[in-house]
Amino acid sequence: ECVETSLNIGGMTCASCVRRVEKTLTRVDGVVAASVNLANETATVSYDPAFTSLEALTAAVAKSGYTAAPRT
Ligand code: 9UX
Repeated sequence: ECVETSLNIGGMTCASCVRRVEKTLTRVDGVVAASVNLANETATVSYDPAFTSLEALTAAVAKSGYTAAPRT
């Protein structure tokens, strides 16, 4: 069963950054969908907690050169 989470993403300055972060998140096993909003600096991610975790998502984003933190 999937859950949806919202992350604050830091370091994005252009539309290519948005696509990079979306690809990074989408490539994590267990992620079903990822949508990044540049203006809000947020990512909405649907994932299956049986296959991945919030920690894995934030680590993947950090590895790609941006910052990520769970929203509230
Ligand atoms: Mo272009 Mo966004 O280098 O960092 S991908 S500004």
